[in-house]
Amino acid sequence: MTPLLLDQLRHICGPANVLTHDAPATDLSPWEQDWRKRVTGRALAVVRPGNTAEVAAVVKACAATGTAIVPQGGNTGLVVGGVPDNSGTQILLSLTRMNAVRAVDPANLTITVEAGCVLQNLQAAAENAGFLFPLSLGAEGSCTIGGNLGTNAGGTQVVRYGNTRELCLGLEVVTAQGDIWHGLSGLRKDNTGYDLRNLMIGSEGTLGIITAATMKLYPQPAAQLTAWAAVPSMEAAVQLLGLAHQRLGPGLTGFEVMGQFALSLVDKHYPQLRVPLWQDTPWCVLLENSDSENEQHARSQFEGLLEAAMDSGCVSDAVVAENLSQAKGLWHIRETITLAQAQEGLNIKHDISIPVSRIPDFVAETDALLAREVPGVRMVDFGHLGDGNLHYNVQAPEGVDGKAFLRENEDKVNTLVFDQVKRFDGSISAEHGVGELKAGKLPLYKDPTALAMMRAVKQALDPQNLLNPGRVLPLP
Ligand code: FAD
Ligand code: 2HG
Ligand code: ZN
Repeated sequence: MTPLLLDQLRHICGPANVLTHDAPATDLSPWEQDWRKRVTGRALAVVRPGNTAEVAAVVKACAATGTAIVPQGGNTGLVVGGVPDNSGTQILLSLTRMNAVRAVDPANLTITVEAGCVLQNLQAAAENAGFLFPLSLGAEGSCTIGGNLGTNAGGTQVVRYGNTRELCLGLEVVTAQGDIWHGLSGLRKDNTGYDLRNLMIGSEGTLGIITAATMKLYPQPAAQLTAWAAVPSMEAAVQLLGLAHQRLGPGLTGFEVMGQFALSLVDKHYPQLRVPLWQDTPWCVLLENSDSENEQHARSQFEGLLEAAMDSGCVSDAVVAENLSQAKGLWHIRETITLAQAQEGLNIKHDISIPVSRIPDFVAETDALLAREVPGVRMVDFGHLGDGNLHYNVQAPEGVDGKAFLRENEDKVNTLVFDQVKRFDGSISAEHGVGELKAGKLPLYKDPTALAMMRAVKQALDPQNLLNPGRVLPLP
């Protein structure tokens, strides 16, 4: 059966686009190992279709043989969702050859791209057409729009533009049966029944394979300013967020918080980046003001905000970037925290959301709990405070090996943190998804009726459980 399937796949996609372990000098690890190097799977083959018809034919061939398929874009996911298991029986379906920009519709303010289009290339195509595509995240140089949709990625502009879901108007999807759903309408209004687009978004490759998407475009701001502020406490950071909403309104396009230890890791591993103001304050905030008038207007608004914040004591010091290159430098420091953590060693990631108003209490209580239960841990705490989304990551005590620390403590620490998240009415995955890493935890923290509906949807759309089995919903 297997050689026959591989022959069929070679016939569909071309022999060069079906990679297997038995070919000499073939290294499949870029597709088989996850970004954090937490797991390495083994695929039956890495299959790289070049168009939607090929994807549909691949799925039909796999469905006929009961072969599981794991869709993959840029493989930057952080929850072990886009790599094969180690059975050697799954097809890793890489969408990266399907990377074309199909159309820009300036009057409709939309762009239609294939799933494997790298986010940075999508941003550039929008810019070349005179528009803004606002989705922005540290992995944008390698993640793809298909993966962003698959995980409903968030990033640093959500406070103004929403998650990937809010940016999407239409999808083209190959179903688990190998049929093609042509849903690239680009309509802003369509109440003709169940919202299949939103069902697919965030389904992490378990309900269908996204092959193309129609995404929203926005006008470019006339001016954009970035500030870096030292704040004396998490309460002060939340107070500053309130002030920023009040004074900047829709101009507030970014609001990130960064704890001192997180910034110390950037300083330690990337000293050339020159992190400002971090040594004398527990928290720093990065804010962005996008203005539709002009730079002078943006600057006076921003300075007014920072003056008011200093008067009220919620900011102790601040710098405003003088120009675009300084602003980019500040954002680069923020985006480097993930890499700096990886340099320090493996840690226990928690990508959580809590109502913004309750974050200060959550952090104070949970920090104290962890310090009591797992003495010496170091908190890498940062994230998208404007969205109530913290990356509340737990690093091994100084000098302790990350892998050994995870082996002994991961489950205990997850339970401590997720129980706290539940107590604070939060979510155990704000933006990275569930993948395999959190699939086992979902039944413990998700509303049981919601979980039952999710199982029913999966059963209806993928009754053979061929699409990314064991991800999002644990295997039975
Ligand atoms: P992959 O990793 O390849 O896949 C992710 C999931 O989507 C898998 O379950 C996969 O099966 C599924 N999938 C992929 N393509 C398709 C498709 N065409 N159809 C159906 N399913 C598909 N995430 C955030 O939300 N916000 C951040 O700020 C952020 N920052 C990051 C910074 C760094 C340095 C890194 C490494 C990751 C970051 N991430 C962030 C996590 C990650 O979710 C995003 O990078 C991105 O959304 C994943 O895209 P990808 O193309 O790499 O997807
Ligand atoms: C970010 O916001 C990403 O930089 C990664 O979501 C978070 O490293 C992390 O935990
Ligand atoms: Zn994030």
